[in-house]
Amino acid sequence: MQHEAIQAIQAATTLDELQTVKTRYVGKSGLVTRELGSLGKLAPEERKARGAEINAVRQAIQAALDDRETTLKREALDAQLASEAIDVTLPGLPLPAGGLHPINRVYDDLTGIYERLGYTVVEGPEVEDEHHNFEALNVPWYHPARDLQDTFWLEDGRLLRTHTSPMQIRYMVDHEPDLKIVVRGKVYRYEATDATHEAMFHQLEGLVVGDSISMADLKGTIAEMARGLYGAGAKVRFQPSYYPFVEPGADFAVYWDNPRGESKWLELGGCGMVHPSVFKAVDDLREAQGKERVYAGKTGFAFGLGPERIAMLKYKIPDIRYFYANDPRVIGQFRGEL
Ligand code: FA5
Repeated sequence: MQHEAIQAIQAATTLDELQTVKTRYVGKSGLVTRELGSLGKLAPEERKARGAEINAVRQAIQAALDDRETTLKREALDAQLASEAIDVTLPGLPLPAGGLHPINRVYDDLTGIYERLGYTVVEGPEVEDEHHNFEALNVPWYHPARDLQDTFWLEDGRLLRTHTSPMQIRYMVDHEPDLKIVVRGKVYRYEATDATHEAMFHQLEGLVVGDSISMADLKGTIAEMARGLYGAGAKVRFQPSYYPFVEPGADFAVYWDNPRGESKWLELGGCGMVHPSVFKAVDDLREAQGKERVYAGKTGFAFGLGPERIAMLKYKIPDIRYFYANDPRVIGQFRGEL
């Protein structure tokens, strides 16, 4: 029986099979257990010898069971470890990667150019009051220029800024000249949208104030920006225009030249020399805050442009509305390449 049991133990390949063998021999009603139970029927002198014999068999079987159990448990653990092992040499799964929105790429190009020229980059509130958005910029309530920029009015009389020019006022109230800033941010206009007009778009505003700043400085700065964007051969064009907060005022365009022969003038924005009324409005606000009047007699220039125009050309996006429709097919094209 011992020999047969040990063979069965060796043949068991799982812990379940081993348990069956164990039950068969040393379980409550197993063969060995039954043998031990039948000792009582023997004569006392036989009982001792037979008892020792069966006990030896039982111990041998138990030892074989324990041995086999240890082996099978180790094998099961090895198998589990092997199946759960991570192969660090396999190529990883690609992670979904984001990318910069084309407008942010253009902003980064532009602010990079101005930072190299020593400008400070600032941002400001999108919810404005009438005074900063219009009045202080020389646009009183009765002025027809208010109609040039249709406005989203908020319930409390405030408004969504129609341009970034109110930051000229805010920055000058808080800082003394000389100064060189560019402002980046969103602006809003209550107007019908088409391929080149959105109700929400962006502007980059520039402001330089000091002593004897001239129109030549303004033109040189715009030309420098054009070269930064389109290379050494870039040309700029200025045409007289009207903005209440500058005098004289101009619109400017950049000649956009590329090897595929798609050259053309790109109307970028407005500019001019800061109007003395703007400096006066800033000094009035400063005085009201207990600050010194420091802008009388200063000179400066300002400009404002729409980065969407640059991005549409650069990335060949035919309709401005694609930028903000959140269509992943549009934005997905800019993934990864930074
Ligand atoms: C202004 O907003 C002036 N604040 C610019 C300025 C600043 C002039 C400082 C002088 C001195 P304008 O309304 O023309 O100007 O807008 C400037 C630029 O914003 C435009 O040339 C155009 O590039 C862009 N823009 C205007 N309206 C829209 C629109 N609805 N959608 C997309 N871009 C627009």
